[in-house]
Amino acid sequence: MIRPQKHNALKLTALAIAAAAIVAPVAWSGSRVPIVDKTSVATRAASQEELSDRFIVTYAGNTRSTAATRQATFANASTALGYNVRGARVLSTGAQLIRTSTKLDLAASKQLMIEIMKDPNVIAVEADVRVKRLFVPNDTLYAQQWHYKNGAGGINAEPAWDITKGAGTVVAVLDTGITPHTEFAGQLVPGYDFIADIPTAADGDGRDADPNDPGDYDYYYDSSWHGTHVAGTIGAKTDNGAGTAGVAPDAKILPVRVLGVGGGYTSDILDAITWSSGGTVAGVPANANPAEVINLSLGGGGACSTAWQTAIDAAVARGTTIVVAAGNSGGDAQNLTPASCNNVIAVSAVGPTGTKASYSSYGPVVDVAAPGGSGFNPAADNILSTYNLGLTTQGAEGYAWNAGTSMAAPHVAGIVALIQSASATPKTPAQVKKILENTAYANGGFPGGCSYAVPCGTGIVDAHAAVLVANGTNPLPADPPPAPPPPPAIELQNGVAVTGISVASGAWVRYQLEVPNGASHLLLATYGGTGDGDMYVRRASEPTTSLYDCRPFRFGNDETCFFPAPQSGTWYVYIRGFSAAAGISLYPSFVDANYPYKQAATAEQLANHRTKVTLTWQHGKKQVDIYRNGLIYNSRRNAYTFTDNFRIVGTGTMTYKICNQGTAECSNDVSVTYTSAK
Ligand SMILES: [Ca+2]
Ligand SMILES: [Ca+2]
Ligand SMILES: [Ca+2]
Repeated sequence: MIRPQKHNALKLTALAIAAAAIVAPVAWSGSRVPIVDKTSVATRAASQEELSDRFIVTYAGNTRSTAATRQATFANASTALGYNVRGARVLSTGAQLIRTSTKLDLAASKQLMIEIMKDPNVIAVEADVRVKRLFVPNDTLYAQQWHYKNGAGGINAEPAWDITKGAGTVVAVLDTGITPHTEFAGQLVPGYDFIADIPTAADGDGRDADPNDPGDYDYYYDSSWHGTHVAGTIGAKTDNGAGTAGVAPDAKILPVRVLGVGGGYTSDILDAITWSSGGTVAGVPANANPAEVINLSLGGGGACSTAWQTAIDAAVARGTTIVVAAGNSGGDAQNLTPASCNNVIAVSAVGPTGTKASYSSYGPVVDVAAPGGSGFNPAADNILSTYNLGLTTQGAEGYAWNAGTSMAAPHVAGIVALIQSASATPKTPAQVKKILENTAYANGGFPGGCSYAVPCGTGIVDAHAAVLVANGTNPLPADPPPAPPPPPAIELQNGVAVTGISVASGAWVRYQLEVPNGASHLLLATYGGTGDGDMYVRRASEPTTSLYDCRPFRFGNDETCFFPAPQSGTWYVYIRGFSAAAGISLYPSFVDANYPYKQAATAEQLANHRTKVTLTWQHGKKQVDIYRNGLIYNSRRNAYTFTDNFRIVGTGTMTYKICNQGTAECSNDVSVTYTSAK
């Protein structure tokens, strides 16, 4: 039987939601981008640990306080607190600046405030905190880059940039290559073109040292300039008074071309992973700038293969962190590569409200979420970055909104550069992942629309929190709590259909069926309803998407599994939503030879070396034989229970089975251990 193929794994493709279909217009030229006001300068409260010897006292509007009454208050406070409190100047607002002879921590400040507030004319006392300007880039389009800010869906980059902008790190972008852009001036280190296949490369030759993106248009699609967009998110020239900003503006981008017309081949991508991380690729000159982090905003169908995992593990062993897009399937990323590979950081996408984007893949393989855009209009709800305005071949440089997990991953790759730049010694990829995961959870928890049932990572990455852990300012936050155990499978009865089953995309609904000895013609059938549920059947162990005794994998819900001579025991019948499905019926049936089954035994130790064993079972014919240690021990009317009493000194095992009388139609063995040592 040929299984229907639900995936096409021939070529891996870039993971941007097709901009033309979803986000219009695709690209705006620099002059056509709406002009926006510059952002105001943000302020920051003093950290809790900051000591202060300056306070501002605010008095009520119609205050009766005079210089003399104020001075009396300060003198009283000095006496009460044991240090000098004196009035300094009066501010333009009428408030009074005061100084203390010693610097006060938070608790001591509170004591001071209590003393000063004893003057009924005082309405507020606050520390005169030193306000620092946050780094706010002056790039003209920066105000539209919500994805870098501290809103619901942003990465909180501004305070991180006050600590580091990624200097000293290299971020490899394995993508469609790069286009000339003023935003890349001084931002790049020499990359490479790994596309060996000439029709895919579309630059007239195979591998060479030129990662220039000539365009990946074909009959159906305009050029995507995908690599240009991704690279701009990581490291567009920032604070240059023009265009957009990047997450790690002082990091260097290593542009590596692996995707061309119709995508790219795994063989090229794996070589590029090796080379970018400082490994050797035959026929390619060594990479002088091994990357701290590789961004892979690409993917294809199928679970991670050995070839992929081997290349990734080797790069990780060289200290390179690998960030990958979770995928735009809207379903489980488990069947996508490289999202399902081990040793990567898989990134789902959220929109500006901090809620999982509908297109974003999810699932247990996803580690963190990052802004990837809503995938819908208005365009400004998506990710603004560098672009080329040519429809086929390269045109003028510009900027465009794109959506996708392709756009989410480079936010994380940029933060990895910030982490490594802020860290005194390089963090291992495992440490980097832990910092990202735990700070994301500590700074907001699961994104909207995500849960243990619909996992999309621990939270939205927080650049500032990650950097503060990386440079040792803050300890690593606690791990997110573990997932609660799934509810037990629901017991099926022979010949009784279950109806109205619904299952979310990527989720499981779990049933189990006890099949007795002697049963034959086991049939499990699902039918009816809407959507595409898939049945996974496995005896004795829970099925997974890769381990099962039967998985019809049909489109829709009409699926059957048939076993003419099934082994006895527990059969697990799970239904998984390939896409969301509802109204499914499940019918289990087998021909039951009526052997005893569901046998169980418990031992109770009594005084005097006596042991009482209680044997129970279900099913079976009117008369049964009880076997003990292989011999008929008792023959009796079937009462579904039997009590055995014996007196044996010491420890041992007693094994029972129950058979229909005079036949070999038996339950399985059941053993019980006894201990009568006194
Ligand atoms: Ca080439
Ligand atoms: Ca810029
Ligand atoms: Ca199906």
